[in-house]
Amino acid sequence: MRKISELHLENLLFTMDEDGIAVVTLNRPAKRNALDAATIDELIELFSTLPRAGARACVLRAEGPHFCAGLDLVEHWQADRSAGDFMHVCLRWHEAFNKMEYGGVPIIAALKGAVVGGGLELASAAHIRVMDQGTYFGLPEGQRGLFTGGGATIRVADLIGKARMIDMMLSGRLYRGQEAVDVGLAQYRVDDSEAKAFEIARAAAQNPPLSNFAICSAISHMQNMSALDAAYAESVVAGVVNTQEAARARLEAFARGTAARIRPDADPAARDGDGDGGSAPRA
Ligand code: 1HE
Repeated sequence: MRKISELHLENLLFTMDEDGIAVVTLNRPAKRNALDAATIDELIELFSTLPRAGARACVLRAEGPHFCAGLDLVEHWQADRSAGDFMHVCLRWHEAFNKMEYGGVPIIAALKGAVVGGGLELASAAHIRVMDQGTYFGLPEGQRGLFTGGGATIRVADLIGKARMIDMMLSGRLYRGQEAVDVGLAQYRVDDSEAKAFEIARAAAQNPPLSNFAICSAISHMQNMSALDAAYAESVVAGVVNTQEAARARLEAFARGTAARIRPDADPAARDGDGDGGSAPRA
């Protein structure tokens, strides 16, 4: 496995600061960050490497006015793929997005403009979605004579339910504004989605990495299990995480009364980005 610094990236940009806050940037703005095969290859390489590169949280952002225009339609048209070829394309997309969802590093997507088709599939593989006032969500596959192939039937249906997803695909309905938050496409709506995404990433990075690993992989795995197996797996994960050395000092601080209490005035959503698009008063 290559080191992250050795990856050859053309359609993505990668940086990481000394606090382990990684930034992955979709960098094909002239093509509205449409996902061609090369970009999917880069996503696989990057998100395969990220969990071992010391990243404590990751902001997924985009260059240009749009987050992502989905499948590169021009490449797909020019390649004139066979059914078998496109099945393999989709398997690569699944590999990329599974690396993200199950990799154990919190990924916060900073959304803007179009988040459509495969762009919504990409965003739904992040752990938290932050939209700005101009963000809109769509699944125009039906209008293009296509079908989702990057996991929307699982992740987007999971976020908004199958009835809304079918409506989006049949009618071309777009979601934006407060309604997009209300149906579950984004958890935060703010004026500056990148600033909010960084704020969330920095907060998440304060948690012990093993806790974040469990939060950002075990929950997804457990959703795939029977309730009985999930409960068993949860007890195993909790056995490992809840006895970690990194928790001892935090537990001791609580026991001695010096640790922060969980009160409404410490809620990040109460400061901004609580879904109402404005800066809510502190509780
Ligand atoms: C693209 C793509 C693309 C832009 N593939 N090249 N996705 C869609 O159906 C969305 C298609 N895109 C759009 O509707 C619009 O481009 C946007 C609303 C996102 C942006 O509009 P705008 O006016 O800012 O840009 P534009 O002029 O439409 O496009 C600028 C360039 O980006 C142009 O290339 P140019 O060489 O002519 O300058 C466009 O061709 C290019 N471009 N979007 C390729 N998607 C695993 S299955 C998933 C199936 C799907 O994702 S279906 C949804 C596809």
